[in-house]
Amino acid sequence: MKRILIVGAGGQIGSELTTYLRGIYGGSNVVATDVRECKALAADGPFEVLDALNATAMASVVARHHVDTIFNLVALLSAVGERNPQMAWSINIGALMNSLEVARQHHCAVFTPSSIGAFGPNSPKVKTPQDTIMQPTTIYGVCKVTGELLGNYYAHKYGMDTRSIRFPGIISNLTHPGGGTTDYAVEIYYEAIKNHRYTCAVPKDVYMDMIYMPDVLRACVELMEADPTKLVHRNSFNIASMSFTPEIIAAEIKRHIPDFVMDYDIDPVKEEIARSWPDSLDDTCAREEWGWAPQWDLPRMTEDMLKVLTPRLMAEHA
Ligand code: AKB
Repeated sequence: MKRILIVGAGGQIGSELTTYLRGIYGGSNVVATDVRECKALAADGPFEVLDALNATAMASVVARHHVDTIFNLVALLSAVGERNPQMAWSINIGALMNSLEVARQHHCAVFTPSSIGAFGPNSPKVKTPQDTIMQPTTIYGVCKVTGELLGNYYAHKYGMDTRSIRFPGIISNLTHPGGGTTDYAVEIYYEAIKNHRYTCAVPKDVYMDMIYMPDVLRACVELMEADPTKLVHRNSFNIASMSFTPEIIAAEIKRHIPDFVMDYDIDPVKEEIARSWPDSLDDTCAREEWGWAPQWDLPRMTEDMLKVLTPRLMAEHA
């Protein structure tokens, strides 16, 4: 049975991954931590306030709870990172370095997410391969590439078990992203239900890979449970499940909400970032090395998002 520490558990992935992992490994075996108090995460397992930039405090949590696996989920996302690149670097890399160092000293495995943002305008745009040019033009991407290299370095130098996934834009019906370029693909569902209208900050023709949260949660566990002898790669795996433009997701929503209208107010920062990222990723290596297979596509996800969100948002507005 794993003893897991989640660093940055209050964020988009962490809030749902904590519950998911507790369901698999038992509540007391998954220690959630975040820089802020988070009552929901304390309901079914241990929670501690932890500043991921404080390595001593992190080491103390790891020792006290006999942790053997660290999920480092701390990150400022792409759009917000461009507003303060220095802060993005110090938080994203600071938290990762502390997780790797504490893991080295306490013999833990480490999972940390990378992103489609690790690629840049010089990478092949369609079906971007697993191993290819990575020259991101955002600080977020620079941090992700650095993180991938650090993960591989710690595996090579110290024999550590480090693993990672390059996540597409994540869509969830529970948690909001906050500060990403792909956030529009979450916001659109909320606004379509509440107002039948959405103003999109990303141009209508830009393709980006996206993924539904249930596939994200399953991917994290499947990779961390994968037979290490089968892993040719470690940091980080391309995964893919759907790729669409704002125009395509709007059309899909319109099938359910016929009077839904989308207009555009383009954010130049988001446009530049979105255009620099791949249209779609090639996830052959993840499929071959640890059996990755997505279960959600755009039509099924849209049906599910609307089914779950509509009664909740209606009740909130009643
Ligand atoms: C972002 O838009 O910054 C993130 C990502 C794709 O990594 N959702």
